[in-house]
Amino acid sequence: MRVFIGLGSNLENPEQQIKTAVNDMGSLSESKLIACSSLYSSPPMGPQDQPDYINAVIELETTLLPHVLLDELQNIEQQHGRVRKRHWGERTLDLDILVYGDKLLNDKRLIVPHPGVAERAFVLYPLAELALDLVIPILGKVEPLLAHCPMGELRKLGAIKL
Ligand code: ROI
Repeated sequence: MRVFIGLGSNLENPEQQIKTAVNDMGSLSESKLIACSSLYSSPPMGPQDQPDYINAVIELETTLLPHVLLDELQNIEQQHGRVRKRHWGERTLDLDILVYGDKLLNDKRLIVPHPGVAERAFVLYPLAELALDLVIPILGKVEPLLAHCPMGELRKLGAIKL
C-alpha cells in the first residue's frame, strides 16, 4: 500500500527528532521509504504558549496492516521519549497516518484519511510536495485542496539529509 505519514515535533531539537524518525521509519519491516518532503516550520495550532513546530510528510510503501503500522509508529514515538503533557500541547514526536492507499478507516484508534489533512497547512503543503496528483479517499485530488488552505505562517525550510 502507498501510505503517507505526517511528522511533527516542537520539543528537544525538533529537526533532529524528525530526521531520526524518518530514518526509523525507513527501517520498518515490510516497508520501503519512497520519499520525504522538505522540513517546514509553523506556529502551533492549539495553545499558543508552546514552541513552533517542525513538520514533514513521508511516503512509505508497506504491506504492514494499518493497525500494525500504527503500533510501529507509536513504538517510534515512545523511543523518542514522547510524553503527553496536555491536549493539543507540545510533543517530542507525533506520527500520524494521513492516507493508507484507498482505505477508509474509522475506529477507536485510527481515522484514515486523517481528519486534519485538508485543513492543516502544515500537513497539506508537505503532502502536496510529494504527491500533487494523489487522490485522497473522500477528499479527492490534493492540488485543488491547496486553494482552500492558506499557507499562513507555514515556512518551507531545507530538504532533509538522510
Ligand atoms: N501545530 C503545528 N503547527 N504542527 C503540528 O504538527 C501540530 N501538531 C499537533 C497540534 C498540537 C494540534 N498542533 C500542531 O498535534
